[in-house]
Amino acid sequence: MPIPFKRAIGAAALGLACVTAQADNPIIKDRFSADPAAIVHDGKVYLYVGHDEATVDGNFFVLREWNIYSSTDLESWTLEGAVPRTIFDWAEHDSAWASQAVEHDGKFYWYTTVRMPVPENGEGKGGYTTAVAVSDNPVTGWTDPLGKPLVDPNETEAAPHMLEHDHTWDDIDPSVFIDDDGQAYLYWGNSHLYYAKLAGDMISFAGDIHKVDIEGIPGPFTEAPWVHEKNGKYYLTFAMNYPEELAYAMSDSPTGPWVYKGLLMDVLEDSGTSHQAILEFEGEDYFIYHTSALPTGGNYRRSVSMEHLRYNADGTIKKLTPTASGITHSAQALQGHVDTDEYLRYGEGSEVGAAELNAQDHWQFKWHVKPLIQVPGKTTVSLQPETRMGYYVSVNDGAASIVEHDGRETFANSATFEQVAGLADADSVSLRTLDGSAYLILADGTLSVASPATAAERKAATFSVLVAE
Ligand code: FUB
Repeated sequence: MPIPFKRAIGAAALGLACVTAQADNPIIKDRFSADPAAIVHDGKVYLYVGHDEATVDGNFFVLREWNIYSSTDLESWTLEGAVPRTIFDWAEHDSAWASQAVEHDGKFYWYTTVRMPVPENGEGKGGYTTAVAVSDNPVTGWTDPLGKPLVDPNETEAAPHMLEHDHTWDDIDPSVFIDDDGQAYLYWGNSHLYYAKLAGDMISFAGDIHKVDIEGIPGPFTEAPWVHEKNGKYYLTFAMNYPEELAYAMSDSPTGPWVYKGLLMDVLEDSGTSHQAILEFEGEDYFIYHTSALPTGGNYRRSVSMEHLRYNADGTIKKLTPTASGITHSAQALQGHVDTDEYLRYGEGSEVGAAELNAQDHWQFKWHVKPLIQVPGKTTVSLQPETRMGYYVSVNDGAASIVEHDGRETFANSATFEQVAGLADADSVSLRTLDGSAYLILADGTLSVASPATAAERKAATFSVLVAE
């Protein structure tokens, strides 16, 4: 396996190239967002997300509304509108959970999760279930044509662990798919996976609800089904286990049988869910999901992110790694000058040091470079481990470590460095703390912070930059 880095050329050779575009992760930066789904309409991508509003110490989902963003370039995202859960006036709680919209015959149909109360007559259960809204427009004018759920939670047989509750949640996370012959299908589920054919009106079923088994699945199906088709093959992506891994199955038909094919994404560092969606836009395939990447993020404060999706020649999908640079693919590596075999390396905890570059754990050498703070007249950078979104190299009490951004300005200060010409080589770089008192020093496998006095220390404070291929 070749080492996936090359020496930077041109302007980047003189320093770390900072990402200024907004296409890095998370793509939604103005607020928390979860459970993405996207469509393309008139050359624009519309992204439907739930708006996570739980407090930092909250211990459950709080989603009062869905937000709809648009983009023509996948770089800048515009908040087009917010749709309150209360468009379904029979539903209850802050239950604007996962959804997916689709365009069909000039109208838009939006299948959403909301919670239905326990029936007033006490017969049967309430539950998080699937509803449908209709509009002539991808953003505004959504109405509830049924005045009740599309799936009554009492129509399906809940998973055994839900039965002790007065409400169930096996009917969540609808995914709609329209085949080339015009037939629409709805898939949904938690613990159990269901599908049904949609009738021509798109707001009722044209047949029975089927329970689906995935052949060869190595763990429990959890939730978040999403069906798409590519080159005549049908793909069912979904969350498995908890905390969730994302996995997929394939079939020759939208009705199955579905055969398990493998993992798409491992469990995330700080979010038990990651809810994926697939988008094809201008000939490229994208994988959209959520993480806890924004400062103070977590299980109930999530952030929508995006990667390129790649297929193998046989139609299987390449496993994805969540990255901070996302679709910009702009990660960089920093090479030491004392020992030029040493590169800045992060691990799973707070430690940051240096090691010989190797292809097997190449991710540990990749850094997403973007300043948390900009200072007029200075070039500033912050170093985010490429596969640990929301974590940064931070200097505290004279030591450098990898720390999660806590949303405070003091943190941003501790994790922002001024980039200056290399102290030992003007074609390389040195990174100085914002107060100008010390530099990052890389020597003997260790990253430290000091004010270089000798020629050897100035060399240790100098880095060359490589870009990831
Ligand atoms: O956002 C609430 C729930 O969390 C969704 O419905 C699930 O897919 C999980 O992401």
